[in-house]
Amino acid sequence: MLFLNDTFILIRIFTFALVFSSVVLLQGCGGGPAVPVMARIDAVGSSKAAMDEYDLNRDGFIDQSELKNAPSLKEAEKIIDTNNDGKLSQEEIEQRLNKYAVQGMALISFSCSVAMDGEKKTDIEVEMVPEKFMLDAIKPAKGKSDANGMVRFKQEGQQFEGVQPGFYKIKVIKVGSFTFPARFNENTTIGKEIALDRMGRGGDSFDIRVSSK
Ligand SMILES: [Ca+2]
Ligand SMILES: [Ca+2]
Repeated sequence: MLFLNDTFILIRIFTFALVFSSVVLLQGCGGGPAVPVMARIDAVGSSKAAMDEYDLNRDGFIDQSELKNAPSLKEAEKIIDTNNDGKLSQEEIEQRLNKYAVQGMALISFSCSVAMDGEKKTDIEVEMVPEKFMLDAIKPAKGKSDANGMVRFKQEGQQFEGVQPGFYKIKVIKVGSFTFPARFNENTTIGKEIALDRMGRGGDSFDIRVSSK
């Protein structure tokens, strides 16, 4: 293997359909934390911003080579590309972003398991950073791995665990005093779409291997 002597981080990310409903939260927290509200996503503005950022040759499509720069769109490519032409148009992205409001979930439970050198490790810090084209409609989410290597994410400003629907870059920041190289955080190639119809049935899991040098 190419990276035989390198440190490997195995990130297994999977999601499940434990979602928060406003009704449950209202029942559970009289006078307590604010109920999460749906993010106000500007689907037209965000889809335009996505094209500005990733349609590098300005032909009106984010094609396969351009998707390499856009991991979160690539991760959701199959569900965004409704006409199955292998590339994403602004309209397709806009339609996808509009789905979140229809699905009606303010926060969706999302967790991943992180293994370093093939082993579970506690306190690996992982961040989900919204794509620029989300135009600040959603906030970053953070988590740390527990003794089982599981990371559960909590969004900034939220009292409850969960992540707002949208497109994120996933950054592996550090563990203890060890900071991971830039390609796992500043230049990450890991991306994830959070959406209700991506959750559950084991259909939304993936493994990622990266080396630390
Ligand atoms: Ca293009
Ligand atoms: Ca398409």
